[in-house]
Amino acid sequence: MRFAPVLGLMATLLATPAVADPARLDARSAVAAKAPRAHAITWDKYSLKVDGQRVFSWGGEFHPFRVPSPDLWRDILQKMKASGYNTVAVYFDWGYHSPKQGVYDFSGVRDMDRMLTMAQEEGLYVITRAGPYVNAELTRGGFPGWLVNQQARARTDAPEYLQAADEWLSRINAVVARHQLTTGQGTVIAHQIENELDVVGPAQQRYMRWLADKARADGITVPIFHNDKGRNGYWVPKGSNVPGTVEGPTDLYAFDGYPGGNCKVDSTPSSPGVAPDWGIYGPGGAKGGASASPNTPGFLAEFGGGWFDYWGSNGDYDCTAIHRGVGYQRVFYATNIANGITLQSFYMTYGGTSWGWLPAPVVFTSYDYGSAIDEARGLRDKARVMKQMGEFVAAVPDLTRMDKGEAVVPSNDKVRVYHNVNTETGSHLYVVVHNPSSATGDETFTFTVKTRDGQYVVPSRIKGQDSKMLMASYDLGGQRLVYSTSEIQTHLKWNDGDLALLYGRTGEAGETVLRYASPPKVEVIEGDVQSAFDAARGDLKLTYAHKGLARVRITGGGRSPLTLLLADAETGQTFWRRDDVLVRGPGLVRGEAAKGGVLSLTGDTETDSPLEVFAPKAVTAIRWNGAKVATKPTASGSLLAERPLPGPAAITLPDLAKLDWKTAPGSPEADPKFDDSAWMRTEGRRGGSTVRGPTGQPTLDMSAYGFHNGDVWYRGRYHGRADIDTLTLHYGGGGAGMLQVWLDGRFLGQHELDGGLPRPITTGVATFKLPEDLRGTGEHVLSVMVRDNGHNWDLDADDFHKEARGLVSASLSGPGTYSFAAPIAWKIQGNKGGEDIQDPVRGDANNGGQYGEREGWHLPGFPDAAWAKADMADTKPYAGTTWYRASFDLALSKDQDTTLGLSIGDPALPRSPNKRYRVLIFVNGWNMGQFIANVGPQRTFVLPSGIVDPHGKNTLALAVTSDGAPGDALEAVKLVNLRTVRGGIPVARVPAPDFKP
Ligand code: IPT
Repeated sequence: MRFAPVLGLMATLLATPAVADPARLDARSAVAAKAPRAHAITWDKYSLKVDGQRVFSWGGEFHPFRVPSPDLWRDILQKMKASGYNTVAVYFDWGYHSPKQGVYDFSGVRDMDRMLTMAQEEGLYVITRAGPYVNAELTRGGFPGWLVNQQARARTDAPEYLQAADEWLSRINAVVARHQLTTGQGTVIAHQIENELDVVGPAQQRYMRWLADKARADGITVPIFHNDKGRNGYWVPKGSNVPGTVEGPTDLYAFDGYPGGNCKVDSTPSSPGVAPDWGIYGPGGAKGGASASPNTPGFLAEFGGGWFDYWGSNGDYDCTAIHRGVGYQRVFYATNIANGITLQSFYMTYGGTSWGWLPAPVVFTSYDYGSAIDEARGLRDKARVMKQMGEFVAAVPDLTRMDKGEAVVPSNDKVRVYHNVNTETGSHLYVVVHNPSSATGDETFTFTVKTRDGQYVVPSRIKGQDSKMLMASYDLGGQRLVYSTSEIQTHLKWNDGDLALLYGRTGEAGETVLRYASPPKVEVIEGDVQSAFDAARGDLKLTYAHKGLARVRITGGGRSPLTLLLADAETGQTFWRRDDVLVRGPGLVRGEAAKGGVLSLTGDTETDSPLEVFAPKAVTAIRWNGAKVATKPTASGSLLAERPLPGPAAITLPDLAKLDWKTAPGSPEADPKFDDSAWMRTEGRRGGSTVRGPTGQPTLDMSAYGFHNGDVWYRGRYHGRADIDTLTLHYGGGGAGMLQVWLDGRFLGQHELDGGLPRPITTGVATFKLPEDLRGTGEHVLSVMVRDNGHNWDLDADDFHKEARGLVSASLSGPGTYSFAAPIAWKIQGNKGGEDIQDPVRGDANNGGQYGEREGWHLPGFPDAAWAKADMADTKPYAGTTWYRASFDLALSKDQDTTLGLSIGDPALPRSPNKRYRVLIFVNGWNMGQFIANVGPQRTFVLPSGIVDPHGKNTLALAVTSDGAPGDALEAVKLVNLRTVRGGIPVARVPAPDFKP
């Protein structure tokens, strides 16, 4: 392991049975707590260094706030670690912690200390990204609801804004400061102070200075950076001296990029893009990427690991997982490696769920992102390729200090070979891609490898969207790899010698040349491998085809023994490199611990799986998830399980249609007699919205009244006049938001916003004709429900997040009266308590202002006995919102990990175009998403374990909002098994309050 010492220590500490035993965990933290040791983080143009040792940060983005079940954070971190990442990058969402100015919560699902401690325990470095602004497809880009009421422009040094940001930073910086590698208390290695601030005037200059000073004052001692949106050369550290750059109070310069294109509108992959040179092979200059800051390492704070998906698409995540899939990773990420970019973080690596009211208008509930780990916590093929790439990066420290080598001209001009040299170790890296790298043909070629070991003409091949990262003149442990046309997956010290795993594409020829003083003994244990020794050069040349797994043992020749595993790519992916062991077979290896000759492994099996362990000789017995495994020694010195590890057993789930469902109408506000005496009058407020109603009308913007998420109701009274026949409502509803209107209890209709990309329509004007019989003089009552599907982000730092939500203005008019405005006296009601949220455990994002939410109908334990029995086979459409409730018990096996989903309607179709209804899905009181039947594309909603209780009673509550037209009623609801493996880690039910009268 080439981790910094503290991580080396952690790796050792990690060598305990995963997390099955919390006592052990405590012991681990205790050990860590006893010995906090400060570490120096420095850098040069090549890489970060920890205590002088170079580090390649191979990272993935993960958002704890998108998984409201803290035990699952560990599951994801373990999967990242196992998949070859050594760093996790996290955004923190200010709004997630602050429902009201001055009020902050860092407990339960908001416990970021816990998350950072877990990352340390799992042996991952952390890059913290604390906002204040993060974007992240979050409502308001992570700003809290209350901030939109500020008149001051956000992300400047306006005192009102700074004062607010100060509140947040004082708290989140303190959390980060407790987990820094520099103090030895954690593994945070770098800290981001703003995100993509591409307005760079004096007010922003002062703001950035203030953010950096604040971080330092709050005890943050790791390097500070900003994430530049694309490559503008903004906020580079002082002394960069590149014309056109903007200096900032940063230590490192970082930028992001999402090259490679996206899926087509019909959700099929478009052709591959060309991988850009954003480092040493780039054009240079301020906009060249890493070259904007020549004294700091190439740092991609975000590089596309997928892409987000929008309301009304055809469901892109599966497509994204292909388009930005394994080929994309190999080409684009390898190109970054060739470019010497030694900090790379892939956004997202686990996307998760924008549950409740977290999503910005540009996304729906699922934030799967097509990333390496899917929303149901399964490893995609992408993760297995990341493992191969990440294990390579971890095993070959030479990659942290690469310069451009002599240009290499391959024999085929349809191929490009990047050639880098580590002038300290003398090794060479050749990164082979198509020319251009978007090409996908089948090219065979040769190129010349010229190193201190001699000159060789090397045959290779590149086929499909792919790259190869080949090492030459490389000191592989005690061996000298002259060159290989196979890629290194990993190598480790093993007993008295080395163990190396190399791989190539199935069926392709491979050759590996090793240097010896005298002819070594070559023993082919398995597979078809030819060897020849060239005594003049001392070269042992192995030739073979990559197929399954070949094993060779080489002894003598003046070197320590080498066990060489030559795999095809897929076989290589069945290996897991743990600290000092190599394991083959299971779907996931989470942890290992050796004690008295017994190696205890933990992990998951997706199916019956072999288990083979290459462990130090001292290990004579193996346990898997606590159970003894009968093994036999193999000729290659490993231990092989005599029988496969069992895969998961089938599970059965309750048929939701058969439950005892109850139903109740949920829009009593529509009734003219509804008692709104406790509601607030819309008067005396001034919001911060960038969109305002006409002068003379009261501020209607829901935010001005402290209602920041979800649904909001308005009731307006006016005196009618025969010539008033039209109601016009200007409103803000976010992506695919909507509004429903009643006059004197009669449903006038609804208006829906278009959620599509590139920019969803987030505000709209809805016009309703008043029914003739309701135009009389006398008092009339309007009831309006606005669904706010998220506030805008502030991508361009122009206060776009402040655009009004709820009503903006209302007018009553008639022919010839133009916009004659009959005064309407409005009252407003959003989520119960407004900023004084009623459920701090589930939090601000959980609830809007539906009547049922205000009354606790979504909560477990709500007494629904008096509700009507619902016929789920024949649900009826009602204008407004109708609630359905049911409970079910689960008793799934504790030895397995199941991710459950809730699906509505036919999952094969992205939407039901003719069914105009939407559903808020509450599971045990948690708002786990919104289904919009006529918009789509999401019909299946992930229910994270801990929210859903796999071993207990669960309550479902569905709030169905419809226009009441025939057919616009709830479709069949099903519980589905999205993924089951044997293994997993213990996941506690997230404690949250039940209904209290
Ligand atoms: C970049 C943001 O930094 C990040 O928060 C997220 O929004 C991501 O994109 C897209 O998912 S913004 C950049 C693509 C303009």
